[in-house]
Amino acid sequence: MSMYNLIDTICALSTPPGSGAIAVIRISGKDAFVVCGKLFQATDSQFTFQAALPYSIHHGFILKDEDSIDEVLLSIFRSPGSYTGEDVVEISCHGSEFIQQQILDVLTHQGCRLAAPGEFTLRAFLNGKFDLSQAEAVADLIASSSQLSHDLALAQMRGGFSKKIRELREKLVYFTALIELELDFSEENVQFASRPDLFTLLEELKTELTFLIRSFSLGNVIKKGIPVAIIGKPNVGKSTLLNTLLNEEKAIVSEIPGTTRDAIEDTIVLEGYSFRFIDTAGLRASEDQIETMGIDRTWAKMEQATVILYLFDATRDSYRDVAEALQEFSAILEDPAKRLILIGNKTDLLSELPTGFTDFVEHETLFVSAKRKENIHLISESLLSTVKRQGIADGAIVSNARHLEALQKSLAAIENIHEGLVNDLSPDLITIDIRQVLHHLGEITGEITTDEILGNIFGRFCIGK
Ligand SMILES: Nc1nc2c(ncn2[C@@H]2O[C@H](COP(=O)(O)OP(=O)(O)OP(=O)(O)O)[C@@H](O)[C@H]2O)c(=O)[nH]1
Ligand SMILES: [Mg+2]
Repeated sequence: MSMYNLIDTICALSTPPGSGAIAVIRISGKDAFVVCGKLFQATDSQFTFQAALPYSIHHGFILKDEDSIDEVLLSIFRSPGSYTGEDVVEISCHGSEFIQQQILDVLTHQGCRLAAPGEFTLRAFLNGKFDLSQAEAVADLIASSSQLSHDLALAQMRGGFSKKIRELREKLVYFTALIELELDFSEENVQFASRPDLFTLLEELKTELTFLIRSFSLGNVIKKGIPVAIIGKPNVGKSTLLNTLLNEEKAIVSEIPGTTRDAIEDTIVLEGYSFRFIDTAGLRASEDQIETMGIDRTWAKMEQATVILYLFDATRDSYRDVAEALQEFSAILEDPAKRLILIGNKTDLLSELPTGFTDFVEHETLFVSAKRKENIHLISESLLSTVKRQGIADGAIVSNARHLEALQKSLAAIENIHEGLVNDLSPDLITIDIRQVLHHLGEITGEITTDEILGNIFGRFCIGK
């Protein structure tokens, strides 16, 4: 049986499984009121589902074969003013697993079907409550673990990103119509669609799509945490710093240079922003094969990182040593999106802070003791100031791999249209590429859907959502 029918009335536990103070069971579908009428006995003898006002709450009992299972509160939502767009009843019962199960049993006995994962949200989508990218944002919102990923999901759910896509798609639909008209008059060789205007639109599409595709790296960073690579020579205290930042003995620390061989990562949330710290193998020329592989990884992590913490030993390294070391990866630092913070470690062994480091005008230099956990707040503050500067503009950030793929395919097809126009290709060939673009853009907003895409998206939800 297909999940994509609106015939059945469905029910599920919408609060987390297990016992709690209360639990909420949600029922949605055209028979929601009829089914609930058979098992709900209201305290108010005047109560009927027919007369009940939308958004009203009613006290009463759930019955099973005349016996009361639980004392409940029942909330009523009338189509279309509900989450799914259908008639919805929410039963707030006491949170024991036994009660939850009993109520679901009575509901299925009365003809409800247990909902599949995400089926409530799927119905909301099928009933036009919101588009596909907004539905996906609901899943992200539930899963979001930091302030920034929460903001991003909320912005997407409100439609900032899909609105832009829909506008562009509509303009293109208009052109397709004109070009297809040309096909009907192909004998006369007329052009209804202004070629200069089409070129302009294509340029606009290219710019917008490229912008959205680029935003993916930022969106992804927000979801997974901002990558912060801890780099430096062996034995300067990188692993000690990671452990201190995470407040956990995650990485092995020893006085032997070359202790860390593989990149070690973990995420922490600071003031709602999530950071992914990466401890790396110390940079040096090594004969050891495994250490060399670790060092190669360090370079790769440095490429991927948004922030690089370059750690040095403040008791040993002079300003000149550090400046020389930075030369080695100056190419990586040219990326304007990357930020470098210099950190002098082991200040506990010094009677006073070294001078001379103020010469790094473009890079901040902080002094800490990773082992004694001194001045670590300077690092957190500096990281927070970096992200707060970025912010999220208007929600036009792509954070979903499915959207990225559709955007990339659209962009490739646009390049084809462009080339076709330049080479004066016949309209019927050009429309094939235009249709491709319309198809891929439509996949994002849900104007074009296949069962496979829907199954993929809604399968990510938990049951009851
Ligand atoms: N006194 C002092 N010692 C420190 C400090 N931080 C690290 N150490 C010591 O320095 C040595 C090396 O520390 P690690 O954290 O293993 O250094 P690393 O940079 O990860 O070294 P590799 O993994 O070999 O590249 C250990 O003996 C640490 O205890 C510090 O702030 N003060
Ligand atoms: Mg280490």
